[in-house]
Amino acid sequence: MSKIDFSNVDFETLIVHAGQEHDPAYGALATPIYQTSTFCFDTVEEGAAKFAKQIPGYHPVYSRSGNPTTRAFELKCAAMEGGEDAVATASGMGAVGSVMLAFLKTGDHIIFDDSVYGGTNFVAESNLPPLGIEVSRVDTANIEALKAAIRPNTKIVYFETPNNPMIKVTDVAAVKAAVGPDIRVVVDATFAPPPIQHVLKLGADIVLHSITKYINGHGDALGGVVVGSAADMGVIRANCMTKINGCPPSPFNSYLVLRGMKTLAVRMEKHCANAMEIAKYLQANPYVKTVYYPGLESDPSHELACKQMENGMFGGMVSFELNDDVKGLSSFEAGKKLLNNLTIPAIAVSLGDPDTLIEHPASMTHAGVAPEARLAAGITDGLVRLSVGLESAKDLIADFERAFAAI
Ligand code: LCS
Repeated sequence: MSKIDFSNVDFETLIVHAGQEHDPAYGALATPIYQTSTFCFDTVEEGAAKFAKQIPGYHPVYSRSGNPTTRAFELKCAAMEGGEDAVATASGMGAVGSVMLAFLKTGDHIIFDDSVYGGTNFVAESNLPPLGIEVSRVDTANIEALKAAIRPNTKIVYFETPNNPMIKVTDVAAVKAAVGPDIRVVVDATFAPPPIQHVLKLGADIVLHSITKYINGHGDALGGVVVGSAADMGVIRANCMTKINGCPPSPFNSYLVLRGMKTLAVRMEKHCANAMEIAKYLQANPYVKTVYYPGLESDPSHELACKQMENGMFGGMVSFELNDDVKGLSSFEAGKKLLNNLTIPAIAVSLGDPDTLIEHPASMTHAGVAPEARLAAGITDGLVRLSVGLESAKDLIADFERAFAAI
């Protein structure tokens, strides 16, 4: 058992140590990769007792239902969020789907924010309705609109904060106050993991992440996690993640995530500082019409973000739109040239990597969203999304200067 009192340490200490015990076999400091599908029993009686959970302690029987490397990853995530327990999944979509299947049945109603990641949008628009699940879309930042959308059969309110790709902040505490105790507030906090915000403490019932992004942080593994009460996590694990979804991460990916999480605090500080510099640079750029970044005083989310996001950190994601006429080009055409001219940012979807990534939501991450719905949520054809990496902000800004000049 760790000797550290985690209730009494700063986030930097917690994220390095929580969830990881020295390995019981040899005392290894780093959690070993238990690359095994199954676990052996000395006797039938021992196997039966482990299946029946009659032996105290953690006793995995088969890696779909539990693996020590993945368990360490789950416990670190639970500690990171201040939740009772966590369930790890093979991807962020595995986390989204497991929550849906755990808590929705035919005849239920779910409210989704009007702008979520394209894959989650597909779940809302195409996966759930054929199951007889009613879906409404509202701007969850508009609490009055949210209240008006609640029905007697509403079971979940689901949103991302900040959201993909508009970087809009939704007031978690206000949403929970508006929906009451019987409707689960599920928050996808992928765009701003701890230490930037702790949404369970703000009133969310469940928080989930695409671990693929900042939490693993190295662009080399897919993963997801759901964190919340022990009771809710029990339902997700027993009924969905290990059954109809069957989507645990591989032990090797769990090891990569554990390794990545050790540096989460320092990485997020640098992502946020770089993003703030670049957002300010873009805001002052004559070719840029609008910058979406909650750290900017001009951003409509700024006041709420200062309250809800911690330590003056606003995340590493910045979206922006070019002017309608850039050197005689439309914002869309100019945007394409800008992306092609850049040398440091990679043109790629995903986010949260050490490498700066830049993409065009209308043709990439949100291409599957109906054009009217895209526009209603602010995702114009000229919108560009930037995941600011860990390079030098000075070098990135110089690269943007060159790329704008060459349009
Ligand atoms: N939630 C959010 C907010 C996301 O941005 C993504 C993926 C997911 C869930 C799903 O996670 P995954 O299954 O990919 O681990 N977002 C992506 C994006 O913006 N570009 O590529 C993937």
